[in-house]
Amino acid sequence: MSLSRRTGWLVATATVATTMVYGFACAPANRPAGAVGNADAASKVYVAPGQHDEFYAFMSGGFNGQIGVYGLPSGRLLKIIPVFSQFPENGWGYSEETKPMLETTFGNIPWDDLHHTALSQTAGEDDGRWIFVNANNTPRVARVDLKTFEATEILQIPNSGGNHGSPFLTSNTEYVIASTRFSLPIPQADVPISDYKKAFKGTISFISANEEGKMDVAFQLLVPGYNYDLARAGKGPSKDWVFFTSYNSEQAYEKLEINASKADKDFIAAINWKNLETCAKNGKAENWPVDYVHNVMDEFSRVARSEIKKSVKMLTPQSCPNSIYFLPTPKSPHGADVDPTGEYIVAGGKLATVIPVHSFTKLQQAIKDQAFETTIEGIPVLKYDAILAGEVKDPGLGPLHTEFDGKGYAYTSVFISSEIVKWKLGTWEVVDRTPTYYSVGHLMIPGGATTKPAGKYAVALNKITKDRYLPTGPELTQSAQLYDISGEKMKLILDFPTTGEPHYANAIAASKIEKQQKKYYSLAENRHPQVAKSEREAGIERKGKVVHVRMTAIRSHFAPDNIEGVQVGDTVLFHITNLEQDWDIPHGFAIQGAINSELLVMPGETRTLKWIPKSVGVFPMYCTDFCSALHQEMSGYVRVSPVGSSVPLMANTLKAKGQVARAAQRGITLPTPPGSVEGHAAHATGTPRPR
Ligand code: RUQ
Ligand code: CUA
Repeated sequence: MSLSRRTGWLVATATVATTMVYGFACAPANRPAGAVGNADAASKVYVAPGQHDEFYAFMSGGFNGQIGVYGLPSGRLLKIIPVFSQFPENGWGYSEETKPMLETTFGNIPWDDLHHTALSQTAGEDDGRWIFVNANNTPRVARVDLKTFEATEILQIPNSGGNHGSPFLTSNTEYVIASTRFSLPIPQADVPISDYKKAFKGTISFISANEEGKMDVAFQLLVPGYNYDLARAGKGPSKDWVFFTSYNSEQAYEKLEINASKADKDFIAAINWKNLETCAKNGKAENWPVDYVHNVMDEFSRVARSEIKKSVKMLTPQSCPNSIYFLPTPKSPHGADVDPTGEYIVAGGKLATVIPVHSFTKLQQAIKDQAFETTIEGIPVLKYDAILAGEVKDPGLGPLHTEFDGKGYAYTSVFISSEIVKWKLGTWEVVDRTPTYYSVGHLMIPGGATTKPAGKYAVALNKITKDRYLPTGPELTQSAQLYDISGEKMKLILDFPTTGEPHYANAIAASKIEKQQKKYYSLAENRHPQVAKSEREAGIERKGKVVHVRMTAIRSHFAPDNIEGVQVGDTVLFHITNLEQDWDIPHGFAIQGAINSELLVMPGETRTLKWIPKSVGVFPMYCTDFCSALHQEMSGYVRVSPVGSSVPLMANTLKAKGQVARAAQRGITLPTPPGSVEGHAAHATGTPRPR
């Protein structure tokens, strides 16, 4: 990193915030290119055709509201998992079954900002069951099942304004822990913003997470009106604790850039969640009324349902003493990371000139000795010197997040000076530093948040790529960069674009989840209320202005594939059941003029598309997934007649064909709708159509 830029920084500290902003602009254009192109690097990331990657990496997509799944070390994009945002590629949030997943007390929200991922853990190690992610804007957390790579549960978080510091897991996935970024009037109220200091509070939420379908806010802790940020739960000796950074201890509510950057130190909030749990169990919490929504995808019907919850258990530092302490920490800290032994708590002070490391042993001693500087709203503030393990000097400009390799080293991402700084736990000396291209935010080492990191790779998640790739109009891609950290020196070995803006990411050994993949949903177990488990069960039914079409899909046709008797303004619900019972045979479904996306129906499941025809005519529908050689033949028509038309409702199902055939045997001709060209029976008996 260039010396002149560092001097420039020191000179410019008067307007620290401005430097933060322009830090982007002076990203090092004149730096050696950091070219990856040698054969040695190539061989390290080359995964031969037909071979599998060693790790799955789950990367947050930021403002796309999704998770990108990549293979490491190849950097190959395997899948996008939509969570908080509608996704036309597979109908997430467009199909009637998935729409409830996006329900909130603000209505059905088609988007959010997803920043952090957290793999479920057992005894401090990744266990491959789930990955949890946060929605920043309208506070929510989601559970994604790692057998299906689908979000199965979303819980809104009440009493929260900006769910950024979230989700963080305790070492047995007892709780998903989340903070509010913005303090608010709690409960919400119409108050002047200038009442911030007296009326605004923060909350930390503890969400029970170990049982599928049962996420709930177990209790919340009311905290002073600061901004809360990232956290880690402890491990080993510190496993009953969680450590949250906070900033804006100035309690500014305007021009935060300046007004929240005044104090030399803000705090890490050290919270004993076990204590809080006991307090909540012993009736120390008050029930605070507040509405929030819980959405669950039912495993067997594959239909999501929403329920509204009505209150939370609220604890305060006073009602549950000895549960929260403030650790003074320089300056506007962002990341708080706990090393694999559980002893060290590392803070990334966005504006700090050192990386402070607190000691859990010292913290406990300081609490015993009551080494308090002061008390804020019932929260003891410990003395900095009494808890400090050490400071990493010369950490670069704007240290943010730290990960660990399990071999005694820590790696800190440094935003303004665009680098990764490697340092030694215990001696605090910097042993290596390497540039990133550019403006690295988070850093990820597979297992880096656990007691057993796989210290082989580190991934830098970069905000800016400038000149690194082919340009793509006004917005250039973000990127991930892969470093080999197995040796003494970090080596950049791969550079690949990501979808959306990556914030945090996790990676897990492929061997932990590869074998558990669900291949298809069992048709026999399908409990969807409108399932058709065979073509014989397909059918059509009118209930007032609503028409239900139970349709099946199998290579290479829909049944029924001709529908008549629908009228303008009807709500037509196409319930498509994919009859396939084989891996990777989805069928798609789309109809002209639908204002929802397509459906992509997995084998054995039922998905519903809502369509409200606006004009008369005959409209084609077709399969959108190239499923077989005769995929192009997988199509059909819906005839739409005027309101009040006498065209009878009909679908050319097997049942309909059976009726016509039986009627014919008895010498009865079923009525032919007026205005029908070929006549109804001709359709229904399946007379070959001219092509
Ligand atoms: S944040 S770049 Cu949203 Cu995790 Cu630190
Ligand atoms: Cu089914 Cu194409």
